[in-house]
Amino acid sequence: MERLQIIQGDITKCQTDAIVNAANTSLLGGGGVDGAIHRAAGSELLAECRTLGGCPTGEAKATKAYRLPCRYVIHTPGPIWRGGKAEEDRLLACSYRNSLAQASALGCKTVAFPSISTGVYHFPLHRAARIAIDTILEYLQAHHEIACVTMVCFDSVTLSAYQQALAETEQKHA
Ligand code: AR6
Repeated sequence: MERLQIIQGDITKCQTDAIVNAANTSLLGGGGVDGAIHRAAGSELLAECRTLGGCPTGEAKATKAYRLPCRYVIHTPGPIWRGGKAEEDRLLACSYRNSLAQASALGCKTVAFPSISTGVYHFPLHRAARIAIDTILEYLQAHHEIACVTMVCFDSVTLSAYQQALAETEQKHA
């Protein structure tokens, strides 16, 4: 489906209406993509995040984007992988769905996602990619206000996993 793009790149460079941040429940910054987003946005982003009072796993909260080229940053803490029996799958799907719901509510037409939870949170990559792709496609089918979602994969291994997940889903529905 052309409304879902998968690319390799740096999400801090995306000029989409919103970018999603793979945050932690404090929303006060960290390493990985979270660190990169805060560095590129400048210290005002952290100041706004401090007013939000954190965010539960699987939910999402939006801020302005400050020096980033997008309009909004939607922060969602994905689940930490604990072996698969701690509702990780459901919580990861919630992160994608609730981030898209925030984007819709803000009037965003284009949204970019990083690969939530597959870095220091250690969610198995292929499993995460299937959940992300299925959840995004389901949302796009039901919500035509979002024109395009871009999955921004930082490295080629992540890119291949998301491309494979999309191909598998397309085969299933062919
Ligand atoms: N653009 C796109 N993707 C990126 C970028 C970037 N600039 N930088 C890294 N990635 P991670 P998590 C990829 O660890 O697993 C933070 O400390 C990265 O290669 O950033 O959800 C938070 O504060 C990987 O594929 O997020 C939390 O404490 C993906 O983004 C914790 O990490 C996610 O890796 C969240 O862990």
